[in-house]
Amino acid sequence: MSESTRKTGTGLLGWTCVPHALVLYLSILCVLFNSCDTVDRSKFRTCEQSGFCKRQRAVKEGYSKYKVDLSSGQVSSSSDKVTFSVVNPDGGHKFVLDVIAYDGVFRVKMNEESPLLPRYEVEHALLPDLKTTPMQVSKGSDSWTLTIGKDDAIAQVFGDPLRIDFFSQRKKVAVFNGRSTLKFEHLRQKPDVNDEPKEGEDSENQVQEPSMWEESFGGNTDSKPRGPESIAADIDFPLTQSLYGLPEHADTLMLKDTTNSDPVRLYNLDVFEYELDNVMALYGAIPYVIAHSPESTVGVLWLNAAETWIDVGVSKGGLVDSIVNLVGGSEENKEGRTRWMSESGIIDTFFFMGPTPADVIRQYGKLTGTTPLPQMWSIGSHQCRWNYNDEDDLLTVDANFDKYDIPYDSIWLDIEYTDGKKYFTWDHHKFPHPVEMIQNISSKGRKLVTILDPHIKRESGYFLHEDATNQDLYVKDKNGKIYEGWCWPGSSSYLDFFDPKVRQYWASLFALDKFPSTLDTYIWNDMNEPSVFNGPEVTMPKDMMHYGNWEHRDVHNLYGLMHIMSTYEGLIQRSENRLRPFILTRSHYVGAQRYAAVWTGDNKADWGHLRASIPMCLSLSISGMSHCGADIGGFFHNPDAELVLRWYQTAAFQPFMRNHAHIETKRREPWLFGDQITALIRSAVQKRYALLPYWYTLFYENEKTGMPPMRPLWLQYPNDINTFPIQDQHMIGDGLLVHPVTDQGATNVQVYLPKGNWYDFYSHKKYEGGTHTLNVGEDSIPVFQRGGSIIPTKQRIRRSAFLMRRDPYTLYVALDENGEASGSLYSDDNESFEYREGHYVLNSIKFKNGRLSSKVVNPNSPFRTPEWVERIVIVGLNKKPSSIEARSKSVGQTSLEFEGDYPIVIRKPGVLITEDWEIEIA
Ligand code: NBV
Repeated sequence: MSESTRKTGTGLLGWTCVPHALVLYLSILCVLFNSCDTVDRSKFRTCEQSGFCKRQRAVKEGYSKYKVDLSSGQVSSSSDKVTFSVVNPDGGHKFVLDVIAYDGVFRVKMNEESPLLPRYEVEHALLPDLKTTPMQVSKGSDSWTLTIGKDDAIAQVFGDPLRIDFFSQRKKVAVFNGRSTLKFEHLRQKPDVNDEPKEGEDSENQVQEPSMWEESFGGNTDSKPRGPESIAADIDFPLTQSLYGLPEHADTLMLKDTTNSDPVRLYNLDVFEYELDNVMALYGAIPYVIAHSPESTVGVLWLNAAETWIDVGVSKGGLVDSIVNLVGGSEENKEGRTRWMSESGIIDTFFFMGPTPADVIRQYGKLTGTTPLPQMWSIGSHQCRWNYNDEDDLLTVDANFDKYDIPYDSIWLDIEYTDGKKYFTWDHHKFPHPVEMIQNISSKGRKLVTILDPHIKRESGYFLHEDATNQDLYVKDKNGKIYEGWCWPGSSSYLDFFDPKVRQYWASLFALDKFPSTLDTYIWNDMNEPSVFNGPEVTMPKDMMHYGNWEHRDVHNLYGLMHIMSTYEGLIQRSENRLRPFILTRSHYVGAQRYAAVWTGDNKADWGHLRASIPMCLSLSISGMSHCGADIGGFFHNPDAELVLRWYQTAAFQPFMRNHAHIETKRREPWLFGDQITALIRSAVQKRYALLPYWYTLFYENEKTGMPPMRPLWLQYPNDINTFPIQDQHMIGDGLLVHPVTDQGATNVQVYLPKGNWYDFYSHKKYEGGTHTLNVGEDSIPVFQRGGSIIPTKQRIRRSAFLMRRDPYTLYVALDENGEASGSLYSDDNESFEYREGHYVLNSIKFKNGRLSSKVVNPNSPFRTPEWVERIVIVGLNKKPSSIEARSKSVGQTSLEFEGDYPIVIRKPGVLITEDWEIEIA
């Protein structure tokens, strides 16, 4: 199916019958006008074209006069919540304001006191049963002061006008409504055209804009039965203009000023051929900002699932000025500003008070959940294509990985494996023996991943469509009829995953007797924004209706989350809660990290997109979505050999690593670019596999603390302002720094190393902190180990991660200025949930006073493994050892062989990872 077909398939001609001549004509047009490579902007709204955004953006500072009636303040019995009544003197409409406390977090909620209709409050994004915390409350005449802990975090609520100042360690870090731009459009009766404004009515109610009760865009009309109901507020950060977050956008890691552009848009959309360096909406929406300064770090979550736009003000002197000011300690031009505008729902805002970036990450993780430890195979290398044509094709590709000696862990099937795009079915001509085919690849420890989209083909006789119709499982239109849209299968309807019975139904389909597959089959959920080819902005109309009588408008950004929640449940039920699910999702929202990995969608085979994969995944990582990657080679178009190679080298050091391509591209399996490139790709992939123990340990820590494996430098070096804008290099954990080569024809790269000792991870050459220009060849992947870290690796590279699971370790020890280092090593059965019952081993490894020692952190674990340490490589020792001795239960006291001056390589220490051990270097 061609892209041009897809574009025209939304028209009257229908899907499969678009004449080839038309396709050709469109292709020629796009070449002539040089517009094939750009997004069709006319399909997507600007703020100006969105009624509520336009109204809200017109609000001037000092606009609102909302008053908190401090005398109404009620403190809950456990002091975890304070409730005030708020009035808008302009018309007298009343609101309720709650301030709620969690550990290190304030939540500010504002809703109408008695709305005409209920207003939507986001469900499923936060963890259930959150534990609140008591606050100390001190009541003043013009403000109330709410304190968490020993004045660690303070919220000062001012009455007139409504404003809340947030202090962390006594520094003012955030201000809610400091500019008085809060605007809460209360629900109202639809006025008669002839109505005169009523006396005492607020001025807002007297404004009658055509877009308030009906709005058209691109040939679609939104009936807006509830009328205007948008909300907006400003949240500013007095200490910093270094703001991050708000994924998903193909833009810089550090947020840019939007004064002269559209605001940043969060509205989950399938944007065809998305462009770089802009804030247009993409597949996912995480309304979360981290404001970071050397003094303090604070996070803000705007929990709203409707279309949201965010204005960012960081240009009062620009980034350079703000850095100069930081260095000079000047107070000027430091403040970063944001203003959040959502189409419906309530104001529900969380302030993660830090004070360090790691604290903010932990606080966010405690409320929204963290990424559960993935199965080991899923952090290996993946091979995908739209499409592997048939069983033979798939098995040949699988066999070629062995022939060319390139490790990989899963092969993927895109939509063409199904019978006519009917999910949970197989095309029996192309894939007549799915179970045997899967068993064939899983015999080598590999997995199959199949795609399952949320649109359902409306074909009578298709069991899923029949069930969905008979059991009332579909999204409805505003008249209560089943909604019909256009997607891959042609006429389609969309399961309403907001309904628990739909989630349960979908989950039941994964049973092996329903979907012919095996437990080694995992799932890719695509098109779940949801993508609707003939819908407004390629998605579902906002006035469609979901379970609970909510409009699609209210819940749009949650649709993908509900889809993956159901799939997750299906995979859990399928293995009776034994195996950790693996799902890759395109759409996401706050909390999606609890269920799925994510990729950056349909990127392009060009260098800009390769470079963009770093800030995009960094931004997702700090916002919870830590298992992130981008299509290797770029989804659209054909990469040349150099680009494919550099992409492999880059992706080998990102959390999720998958080669994927559009159906119309040339085949791009790693052995198709000549022997030399094949060898270089092999080497990059082998480097990935060597580091799997390190990635796995980091993912374990990620589940515990929220700290993502892929990190911006500032997360590790919060006081080093040079790191703040960096987005062409990143950390893996706190031990490795990577600066992949992402420029065509590059012969050198400039690497910034924060203060301290660094060692080239492969040549062991030592570097001091500072900026270094490094020469690079085609095999170069600049990776540096931090002096002070210990990195666990496995150096016997096999065909899949599974086959390496009991192999021995090589530890890389890099000493800091004090001759010390530390690190961890985690291992378990690589696939099950048993680790949650203590079936794992965690080693804490330290080097100090010439002694390397490892302690099992959980010595009573029932987990058994033969894994042992076969080699230790040490850099940074100040003298050559004269003797080295190991001590442990299994090896007793034994002297060890070692070689080399630099690095020192200790051979076969033989100690087990399930025991405590020491190695004395004299
Ligand atoms: O299922 C086909 C593709 C898939 O290969 C890609 O990775 C997704 O992002 N899918 C989108 C549908 C449309 C692609 C133009």
